[in-house]
Amino acid sequence: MSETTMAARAASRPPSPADLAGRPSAQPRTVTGAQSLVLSLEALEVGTVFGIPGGAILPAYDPLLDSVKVRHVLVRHEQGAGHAATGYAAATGKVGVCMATSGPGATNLVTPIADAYMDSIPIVAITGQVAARVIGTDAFQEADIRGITMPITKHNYLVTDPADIPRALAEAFHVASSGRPGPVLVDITKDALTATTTFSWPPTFDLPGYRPVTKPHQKQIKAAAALIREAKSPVLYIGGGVIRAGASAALCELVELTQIPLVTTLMARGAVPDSHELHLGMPGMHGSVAAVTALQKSDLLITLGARFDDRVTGELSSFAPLAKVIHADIDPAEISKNRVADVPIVGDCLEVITELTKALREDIDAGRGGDYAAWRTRTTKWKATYPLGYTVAEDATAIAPQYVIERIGALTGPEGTYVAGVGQHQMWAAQFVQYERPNSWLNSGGLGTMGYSVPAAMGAKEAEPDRVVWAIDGDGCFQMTNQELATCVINNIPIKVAIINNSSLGMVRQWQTLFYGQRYSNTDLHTSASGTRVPDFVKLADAYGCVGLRCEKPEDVDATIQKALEINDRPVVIDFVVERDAMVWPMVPAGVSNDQVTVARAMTPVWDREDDEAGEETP
Ligand SMILES: Cc1ncc(C[n+]2csc(CCOP(=O)(O)OP(=O)(O)O)c2C)c(N)n1
Repeated sequence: MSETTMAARAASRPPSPADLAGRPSAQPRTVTGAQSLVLSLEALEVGTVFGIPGGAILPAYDPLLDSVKVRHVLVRHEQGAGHAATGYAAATGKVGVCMATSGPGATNLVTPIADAYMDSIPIVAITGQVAARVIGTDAFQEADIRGITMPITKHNYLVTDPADIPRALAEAFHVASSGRPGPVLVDITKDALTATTTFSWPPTFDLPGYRPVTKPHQKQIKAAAALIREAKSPVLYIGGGVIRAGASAALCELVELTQIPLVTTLMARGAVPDSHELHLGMPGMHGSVAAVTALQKSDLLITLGARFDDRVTGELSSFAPLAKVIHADIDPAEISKNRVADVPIVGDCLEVITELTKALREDIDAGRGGDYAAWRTRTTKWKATYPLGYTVAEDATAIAPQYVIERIGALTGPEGTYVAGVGQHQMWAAQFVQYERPNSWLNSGGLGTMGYSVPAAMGAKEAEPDRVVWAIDGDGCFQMTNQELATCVINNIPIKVAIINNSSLGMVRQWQTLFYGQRYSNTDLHTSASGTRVPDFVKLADAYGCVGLRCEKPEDVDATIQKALEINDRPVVIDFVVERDAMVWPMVPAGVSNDQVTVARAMTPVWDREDDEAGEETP
């Protein structure tokens, strides 16, 4: 092609978003709806979009090709796009973005959208929709994704007029990231994408009725401070809201000031460094004995960004029976939802903690601080008496899964990011990696989504390429979304995957062992036991262009992890063939009181004499 023809072609093509963004003009520009969408994403400073094109969203993919600001990562399944957006957001606090076409593309996003909703993660999902005039006619690839996602999004939009695109996008980002974060869906019809419109930025928007209260009421702060002052055995019950609010540093200050023992829920791991002496661990079904017991015997729960989830409370009616409750949350709907709060505080966790610290400091300076020394002695003793641990299998040649996870954490260190799937390995990853910083632990806590780990790790690594990002996955979970390894290889996103391969759906098998008389109905995956390897994970990794490693002996664990840590030019997948019958302990069986926390099979803690005398013991 001659130079003149090329110049003529360039002149005749529609201006790219980058061309447009570069033009110094405050004037509205004439563009297509699709260009307006890409310009909006650029204006919102979106770094990466994860998605897959298709008929209805195709007009948007054309100008996206020319964007110099927005990188699009082509995933292999829309579920991967959604979890990648979630991982991106959970690692950084920024809004994650995913994109899909109408119908099946959009419905494949349903699981990650529900996942982000349950875990309060800010993502914006952009979907193509069939042309406005055929909506409701069962048109090809039509699905009412707005209706489908209504109960699992914070808000959602159907955009049929191209003029509304910038405003809808700006609002979506605002709603997703403000107040209690969550997913927002923007469904745009194909005709809105192809029609001509004007683009100007910033759009004006007004959201009457959406005014998240971030500033706590002083009266409630004072009431909370009074309860804290009077308490004898208070516990800071810390939830994921503290991490979402970026309030970890402020929280540490509060802990230092008050010297009150604390627990961090599954979602709040890392909110206070695990190494802190007042940290009692994670409460809940698989929580540490010290954390579970401290909540049970406490006289005041200072609840910050936590929601009394059933996995934490066990049987609600017997949860923390002696405790008064201070409950601070950005979402008023959470307060007194499960457990009635004596002092409800609506507000952003950072602001609440800052105000509470101020009030308590005044008390302490005036010599009116609480005295919790005796309580600390008790909680510290529980921590020392019942540390987290595991017994190695009778067959000493088998690898304990907990050991693998412990070593990954120890050899990688606190600057790493650890992403888990769902199951036994998730609980062990929550228990045996030492978390020292917020946002270092990503998992699907609320929905419990198998398949979360590989794509979420991909999103986290894309967001923070300088960190070591581990996907600690189960052999079952891995088989749900491992195809995103192809995405990682092609887009140079070198995550590390540790498959904790017990050849079964381990967590379900654990319940079958404990509650179904060892009848193992449909939990055998044949991924390694007795030599069957369907699939062979090392060959699978190899086929994707990753480095595949296998580790079958305890003495090789460290060297294998080290080898993986040294490879940075492509993803690494390690098949850790582990002992099959290992179980997650401690455990509070579903639906019973937390007093019945079990340290290991049929072993409940024996409380100290002081507790016995106080008549607090529950057999
Ligand atoms: C999408 C989905 N389907 C089913 C379940 C139910 N479930 C919870 S844990 C689990 C087993 C997970 O097995 P694996 O990934 O091998 O991990 P392990 O428990 O062995 O560590 C299953 C099937 C789920 N949480 N998510």
